Amino acid sequence: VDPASEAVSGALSPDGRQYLAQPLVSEIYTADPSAHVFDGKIYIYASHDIDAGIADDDLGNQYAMRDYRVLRMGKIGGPVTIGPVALDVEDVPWASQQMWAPDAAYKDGTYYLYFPARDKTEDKNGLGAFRIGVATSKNPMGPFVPEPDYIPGSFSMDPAVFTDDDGTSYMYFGGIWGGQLQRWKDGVYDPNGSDTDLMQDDQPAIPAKVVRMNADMKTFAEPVRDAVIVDEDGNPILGGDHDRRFFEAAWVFKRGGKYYFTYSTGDTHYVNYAIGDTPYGPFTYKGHILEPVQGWTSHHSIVEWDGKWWLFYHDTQLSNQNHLRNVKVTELKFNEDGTIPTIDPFLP
Ligand code: FUB
Repeated sequence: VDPASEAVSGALSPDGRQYLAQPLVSEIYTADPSAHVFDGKIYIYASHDIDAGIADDDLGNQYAMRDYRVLRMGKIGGPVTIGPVALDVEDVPWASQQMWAPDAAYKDGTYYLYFPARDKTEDKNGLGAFRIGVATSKNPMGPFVPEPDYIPGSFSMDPAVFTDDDGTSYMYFGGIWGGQLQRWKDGVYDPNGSDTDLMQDDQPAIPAKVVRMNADMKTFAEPVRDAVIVDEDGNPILGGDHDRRFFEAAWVFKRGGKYYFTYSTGDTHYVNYAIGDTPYGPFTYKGHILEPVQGWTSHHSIVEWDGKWWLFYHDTQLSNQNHLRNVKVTELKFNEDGTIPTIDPFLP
């Protein structure tokens, strides 16, 4: 696969800016890249965007993805292999539609694919509730065999699984607006709840969720907890603080003994980070990792490979349509004190 065809490289954004990086693949649309190093290669578990002819709305109905394809690279900048269909919504008994941002993990010879999708219930909009499923394979490219039901106790979307040095894994998940996290405020789903947020700008923002996984990697070991982001004074970031509050796309990595909780701010289009001393947080807000990309959504992952750190992200360079995205990668640097210089997805 040509990682950046002649036609693509050198292209300018609609407002005349030069892109920092080029799409990793141009044969299919890919988004929400969750990158992992397995057995010396880089695997990207991504959404596989398609055009279902649905207009943009706040529920994200235009993101009508039906399956997953895994990308593999032997090295950054090398050729990229697009795997066959790794999991299709038709093969997931509990899911109705919208195979959104996935993640993956490896343990004891098995690869685990975690994915959100709407279940088969109906809310006030006639749409299912988002749940999180798990599927397994002996091959990192799949195909993956799904469990018959979603992970008990799971809800909302954008799962990201972080495994600590002691082998314990934690799932971070959730997203507001179309991701429905605001409908789970009291731990019970309200199918008539808000389609956006709770409109409580002076209250603590709706937090992402974190939960320790059982050794089977298929179930939660404890009740789901809040992953709270606080400011420099230890106060929770407020719901009205759209430049800093959590929206979706949680991703956690560990560096220098610290836990970096990274996430998207949705309607203000930043990828931010906050740092904590434990996998559960609280996480102290530090700043922007990525300025807004072309396109409404911003969703990323961060992985160490070959002695450097890499930011995988997406934009809409190939389509200039919000729901048809393409994944990219660029190096992520750290300052001496562990803070992260903000990346501009366009060249100066
Ligand atoms: O790809 C569908 C949704 O868009 C993801 O789940 C969100 O994180 C946003 O990228």
